[in-house]
Amino acid sequence: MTDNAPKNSLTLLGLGDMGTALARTWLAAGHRLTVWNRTAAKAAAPAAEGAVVAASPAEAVAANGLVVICLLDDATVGSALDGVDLTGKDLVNLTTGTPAEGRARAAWAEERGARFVDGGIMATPTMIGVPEAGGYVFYSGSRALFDTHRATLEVPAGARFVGEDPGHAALHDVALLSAMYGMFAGISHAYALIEGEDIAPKDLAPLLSEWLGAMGFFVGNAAERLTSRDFTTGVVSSLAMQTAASGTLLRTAEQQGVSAELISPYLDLMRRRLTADPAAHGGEDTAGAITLLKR
Ligand code: FVH
Repeated sequence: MTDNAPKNSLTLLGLGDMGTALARTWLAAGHRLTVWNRTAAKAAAPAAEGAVVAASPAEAVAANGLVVICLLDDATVGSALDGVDLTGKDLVNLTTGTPAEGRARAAWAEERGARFVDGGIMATPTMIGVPEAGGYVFYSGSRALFDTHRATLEVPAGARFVGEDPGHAALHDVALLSAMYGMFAGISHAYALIEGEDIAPKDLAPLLSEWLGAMGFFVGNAAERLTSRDFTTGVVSSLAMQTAASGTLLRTAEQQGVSAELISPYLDLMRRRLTADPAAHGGEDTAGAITLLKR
């Protein structure tokens, strides 16, 4: 950071739901904050809490060495900062993007004389500034930037640095979100199965939570097997057994009048792994099927 601004002084570009939550926590923690948002009216609340409102991205960036960006998407970041002097600035981009966008944006920042860290927010706006909610942000890119501003970055949510590859924050973010959607798919299918039956969703809910918690062992189990490439030792529920049983899941969906579209892809993957070589893969853990996904 090349400016003489105090260490707890920063700029925030973007006052959507997330940006507004971030602004509130930095202001509450006593940080001096300059904000900019395309729709100026959204700056009224942070201004009332002490933020300085800049009239343009250029004015906002000029105000501080540390510039946090929380805009809609990567294209918006490029357009908002087009032509803005970033020399000597420390950019922290909390806008959701792909790993490739993170890497390209890091190169773009470096060409403009700025240090860069990309971030992936693992929290909703209501979790920001609420430590007990467990939200955090993945960061990757310049370690020096991260170390310089760590205390400031830890104000809204936990800060986890995942390496100097600027694409890795987004990759961690997307990996976790993808797993979440897989889980949502399974939960949605389970509730659809009981609809119209004399089973209340609220009665199934604790059973589902408990079961998903117990099945959480698969996270570590799969990691170990992918590392060792040993998919057979100590298997208790073999791929052959699970593939045979999957017919029951599909027939039950049919009988309940429920589309199997959310669970079929995973059952198909298991079947594909098994049929490729039943003798070799029948005794495997389902983690072996992960190897089919990489194109
Ligand atoms: N909200 C959430 O739950 C998730 C949690 C995980 C991380 N995401 C990502 O955070 C980024 C910002 O999300 P947000 O919730 O603040 O999103 P919005 O409320 O929709 O605000 C969008 C901001 O972007 C500005 N903006 C949009 N288009 C433009 C443009 N062409 N030029 C300049 N600014 C633009 C918008 O401005 P305005 O509409 O108020 O004028 C907002 O400041 C995002 O990457 C999430 O994926 C949030």
